[in-house]
Amino acid sequence: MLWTASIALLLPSVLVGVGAVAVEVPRSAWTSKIQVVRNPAYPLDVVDKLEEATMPNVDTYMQKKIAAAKNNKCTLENAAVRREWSDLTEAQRIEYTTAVKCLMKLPPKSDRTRFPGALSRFDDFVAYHMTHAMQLHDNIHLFGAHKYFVWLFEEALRNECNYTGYQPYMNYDRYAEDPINSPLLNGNASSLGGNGEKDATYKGVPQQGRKPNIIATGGGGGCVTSGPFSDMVVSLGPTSMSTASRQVPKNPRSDGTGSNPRCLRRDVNRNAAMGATADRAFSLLQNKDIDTFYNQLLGSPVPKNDPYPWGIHTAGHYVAAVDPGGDPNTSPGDPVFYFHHTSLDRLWWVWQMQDVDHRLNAIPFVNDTMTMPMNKYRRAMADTNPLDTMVDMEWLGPPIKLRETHDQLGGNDGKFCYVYV
Ligand SMILES: [Cu+2]
Repeated sequence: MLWTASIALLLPSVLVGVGAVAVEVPRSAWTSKIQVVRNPAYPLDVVDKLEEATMPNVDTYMQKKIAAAKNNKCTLENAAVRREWSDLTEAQRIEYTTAVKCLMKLPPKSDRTRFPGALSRFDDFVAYHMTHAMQLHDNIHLFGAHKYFVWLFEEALRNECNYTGYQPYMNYDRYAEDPINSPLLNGNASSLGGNGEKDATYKGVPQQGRKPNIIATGGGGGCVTSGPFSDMVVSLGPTSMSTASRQVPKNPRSDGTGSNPRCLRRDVNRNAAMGATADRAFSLLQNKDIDTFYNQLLGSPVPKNDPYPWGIHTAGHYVAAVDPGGDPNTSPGDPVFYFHHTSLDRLWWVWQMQDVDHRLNAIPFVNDTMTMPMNKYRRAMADTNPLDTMVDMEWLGPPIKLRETHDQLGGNDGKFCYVYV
């Protein structure tokens, strides 16, 4: 058996974790094409193993595309690699947060009359998200539009703030048992910042129809005082959908688009994170059709006898969210948002790649948890292939067809070209 040499490029000492020693990963056809780096503090979980077991499918898929000249110059060898936060070195983590802070200093491109509260390029993404719920969140667009949204954010970091890496994801399972002491949220210089101060008025996130019916507070809720985002100025929001405490000042505009400078508030929350453990993600990935995959992701049917029955989408959102993270409209205003949605993008991709022929372009129509009449929508679109609908990102990027967002290895004229490790 051969072994990757690339691992040796990483100094073991810069990986944080118990007994950190560089691990060598068995090489197969695909691992000779992609640089695999793992933090030995975190043994592969069931989802990581499933992802690895799926990689030969990815390789085959790409070989077929290359043979048909349909890969748009994207190959596994030149694909970007999105990695888990703890698999990055501390220097790489700091490079990431430094780039995000840079984006928070650049002037916005969104309309200043429409969004006086958007103070920076970082806020441009919040402004889009808070006003394009339908584009981003209806059944057919949820996965694809968020994929494009996160990709555009990654591009902004790279092109406007000289970031040389790619958007990291969070493997919830690594941190679920003890998020407050995790490399993601422990408040160190190489983390995404820490918990908020205790806010006695913050009780948690109500969960109607579930048992328990609240994601009880983890003990924070107030301003974040440690780590790279302790001096961050949040401006857009809150909107009426905010789950934050009454401590958050009201926005001068009823739709939340006005300028409302305030601190970043968080509640680093084990009760939320435990709803996104690897066994739950693995179970999600066993769904054979996109509708049940989608519904389970959103927590439907409601898991029985589960102390954390939120569904992975909700669980991941509230790992640290209060304000703006706990407001479905302005949630990208907390940098943790991008880690969560990148993680969902990874799960979607692993699911797709298990049966590429049937799953690559599968679109969910049945939605148990929202009331959007998608079946009616489907009938109305009988003549239009939903994959031909446009995903228009306005001031964030050019409109593209939904179909393009379904293929991260060659879609969007090859501009999408990335894998997860
Ligand atoms: Cu969203």
